[in-house]
Amino acid sequence: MSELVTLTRDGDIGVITVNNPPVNALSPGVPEGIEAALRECCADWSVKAIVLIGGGRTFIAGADIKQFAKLASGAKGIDAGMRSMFPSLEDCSKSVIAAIHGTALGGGLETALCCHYRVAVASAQVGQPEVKLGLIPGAGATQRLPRLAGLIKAAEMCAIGDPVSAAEAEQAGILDRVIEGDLLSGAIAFAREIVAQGGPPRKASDLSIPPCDPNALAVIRATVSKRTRGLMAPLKAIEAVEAASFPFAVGMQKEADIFKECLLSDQSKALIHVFFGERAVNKIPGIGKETLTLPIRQAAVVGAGTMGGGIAMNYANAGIPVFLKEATQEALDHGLAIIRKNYAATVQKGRMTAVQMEQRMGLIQPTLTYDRFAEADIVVEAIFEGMELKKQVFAELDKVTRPDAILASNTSTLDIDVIAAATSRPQQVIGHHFFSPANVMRLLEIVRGKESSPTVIATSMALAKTLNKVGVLVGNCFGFVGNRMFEPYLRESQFLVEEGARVEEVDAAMVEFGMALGPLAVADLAGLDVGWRIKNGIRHLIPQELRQPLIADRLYELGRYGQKTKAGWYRYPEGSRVAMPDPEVQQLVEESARNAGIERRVISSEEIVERIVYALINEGAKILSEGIALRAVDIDIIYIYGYGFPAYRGGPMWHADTVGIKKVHERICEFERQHGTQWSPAPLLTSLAESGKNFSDLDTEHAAAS
Ligand code: 3H9
Repeated sequence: MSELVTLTRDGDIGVITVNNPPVNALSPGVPEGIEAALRECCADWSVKAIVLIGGGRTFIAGADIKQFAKLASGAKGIDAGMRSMFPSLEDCSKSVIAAIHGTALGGGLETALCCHYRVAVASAQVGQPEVKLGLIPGAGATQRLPRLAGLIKAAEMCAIGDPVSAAEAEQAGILDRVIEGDLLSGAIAFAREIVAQGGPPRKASDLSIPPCDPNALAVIRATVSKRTRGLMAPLKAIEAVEAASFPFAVGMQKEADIFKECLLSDQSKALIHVFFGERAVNKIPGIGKETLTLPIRQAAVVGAGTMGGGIAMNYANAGIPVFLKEATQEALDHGLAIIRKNYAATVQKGRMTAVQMEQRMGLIQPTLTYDRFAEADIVVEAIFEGMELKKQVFAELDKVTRPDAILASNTSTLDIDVIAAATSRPQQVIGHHFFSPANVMRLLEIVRGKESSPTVIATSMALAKTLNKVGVLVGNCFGFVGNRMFEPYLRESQFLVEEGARVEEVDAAMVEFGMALGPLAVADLAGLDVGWRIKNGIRHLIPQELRQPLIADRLYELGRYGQKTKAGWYRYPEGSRVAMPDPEVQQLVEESARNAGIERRVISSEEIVERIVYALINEGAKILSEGIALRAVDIDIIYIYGYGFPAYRGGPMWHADTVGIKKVHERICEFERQHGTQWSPAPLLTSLAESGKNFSDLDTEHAAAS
């Protein structure tokens, strides 16, 4: 036995406790420890039954995900302990009862399924989230869950990956009892009841599968393939669950084969990168547990437009009261009406009750004045994107708020230091760049000004979690990380259209690549007027010799602002958001290209994807070398959570590693020869290509140095 696993006794019941903080993952040593404890219990005649429980905050949260990368790269034997533990548990001659609190996930739930009984506290959750890592369960869940909960429930759990509550798990037959009060005492009492009943331990693998509607699996398959477009694991998980209709050993072999196939896939490697990336972004050099964070009990938002309203909803959703200020009653009423409409839609979908909606509306305190702003711990400015106006608002906020209040700007492009200089407390000023719709999108770019204090940064990072956002700290430059990279991304999309690809072909190629929406459809959604205004602000900075897109400005001049005017790159029929290709735009494109002497040709979807994605990567490499992003993975997380980049490709920088830096670099050099200096390769990319390193290596070096 190891320190990771302890064995104690409560009279005739052996208690095996796993102590592998923070989440009791099945890291090397844990399965071996459990098996050793089982052997000891079996050898001791005085032990009549065994309870398996997690120490600390949770039961076992799964296999140790860090080991998968090693396994996938061919390391042999590191899962031998786990492989041997699962059958040892199920074949144990004495009944084993899993006692669950916190979360029993993945290999954690599979451990529990190998136990003969399962009990849990009411707050516990159980699930098979492997699909979120591009995997399927690999230790029998696809075979044991159907025998306990039926094929349909098992398919749902394994293919969708969301956890279920203890009550739902009990109802489904996965749990035998929900324990009131102390878990360990309840589990020991349960174990004694089992001993009193006599009989051999009950194995899930011996149970037969309850009958089910033969069409139901097809329905789940259709739903899953729609919901998880491009992902391989969810459908594979259903295939494995279906194999539970065969004898247990046959089904187990099928599961093992599929698990291996998924483990070796690029998708799984990318999704595991994203799992650790989401957590890595919280690690900021110079900011640690010891850094002071400020309590946020009252917030304020200036501007009740689309962004301001969405930001206020975030605070209300987190239970934080928020003043919402507008300049006129009309604008305030309009903003509040939209918030109410958004909440009402959530109520209609059954995701919120009417009472909850009223509670949240009650937390949003509309105002036309700064009268109560001295109560605010944070103010988020969400007005029109214009520097002069923002400076004016910050100068006012400086006067009406407490000196310790944080002043955040939701600017998506502007210089946070210039904004901060309008106040007497630049150390309290920071960018909080939310993404539209702000109540839905998970990303929060936290823009550090040159004087933003560690406390303000640490508070912002903690606040992001409270608001259920993924906060990523970025440096200050035009457009920060996300929008700065979006510029070349959109630029190439437009050049491709000028050179011969149709608008809908460009978007279709990118959707096929996995983007949530094509770049030109995104431009229509965001508003071509917004894009025009942003570009107009920096037009004087763009070198004359650099090729500029021709069409977006023309569309703007024609009043085609995108979805909001029912016409942009596409046209939108009245009352619909469905983008329809527009022959007028095609004509405009052909005319503009002809006038500019651009030779049009047929462009393959492969070239479309390369041009657009490599433009993103090249700018990302520049951003990284300038220190605007701390790590390559920070860029990946920004693009996945803010711009709909497919998580199963791991983000743009991980995608570059997957394709191969050398190849990406070569293509960028070729594009430079064909299309000019906007394609000059980032020096960092060139040096990586020459040294044979990749972005992941840089992140590893960064982690080792900090
Ligand atoms: C699996 O089990 C395959 C099987 O079928 C068996 C095959 C043979 N491994 O999220 P947090 C780390 S696949 C390694 O911030 P929370 C995490 O990186 C696995 N490390 O806490 C972080 O480290 P750091 C199926 C793990 O309270 C720290 O723990 N299981 C693992 O917000 C705290 O994590 C899953 O997919 C792990 N399994 O949430 C569950 N889990 O502090 C994945 C966490 O250095 N885990 N870490 O950044 C989760 O969903 C959440 O972590 C959990 C806790 C809900 C458990």
